Amino acid sequence: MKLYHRPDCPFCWKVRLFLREAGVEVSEISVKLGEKHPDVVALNPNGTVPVLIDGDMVLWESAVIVEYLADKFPETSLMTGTPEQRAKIRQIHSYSDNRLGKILFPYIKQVRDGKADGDLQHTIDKAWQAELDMLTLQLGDQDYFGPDFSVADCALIPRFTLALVYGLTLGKTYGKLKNWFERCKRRSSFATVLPASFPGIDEMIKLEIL
Ligand SMILES: N[C@@H](CCC(=O)N[C@@H](CS)C(=O)NCC(=O)O)C(=O)O
Repeated sequence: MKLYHRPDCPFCWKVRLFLREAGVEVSEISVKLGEKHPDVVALNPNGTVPVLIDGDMVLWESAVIVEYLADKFPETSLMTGTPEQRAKIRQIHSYSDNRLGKILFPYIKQVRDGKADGDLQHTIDKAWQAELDMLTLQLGDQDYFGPDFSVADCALIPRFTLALVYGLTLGKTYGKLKNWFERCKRRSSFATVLPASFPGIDEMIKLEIL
């Protein structure tokens, strides 16, 4: 299998997490921020990463890729459980890609471009806290967002890492989420797929957070 990806892209990072957790080897072709890789443009009508190639099959859209991998490697525990538990995993996955990501992206882009200001910081702090309240309820007293470590966690880890690296915090109020994130960080998959650098971020800031 071959994966076209960008190290700091949360969609690609989610797929890499899944692959590490499932113990699946892939050959990785890394694309830089802003780069239009000719293979990606040729393979994916959307021109986005990740793109997975498995034999004759070309897959784009990270959620489709992850569902395919979960079907292909059913022995992993990343998409298991009752129909209700699996639906919850999919729901958090979709929420992470479609809501949390859209809330965080404009902020991350502005920090990345050196354009963040006080107004933006105030707006994002409030929005981030509302999402943390919701996620605290979703997590409840579980260790992970599914019956075990799952696709839902794979989707949320990059979002949380990016939020923290780019200046948001978990404060004192979000102990359950903090513990969840620490638990995820202790898994060997976390460090092995962590991007080596984050555009616009000083290495020292990153190290303090992670
Ligand atoms: N819905 C897509 C989103 C993928 C996506 O937006 N990837 C971004 C990087 S985070 C990308 O490739 N952007 C390059 C471009 O749009 O040209 C997925 O889940 O795979």
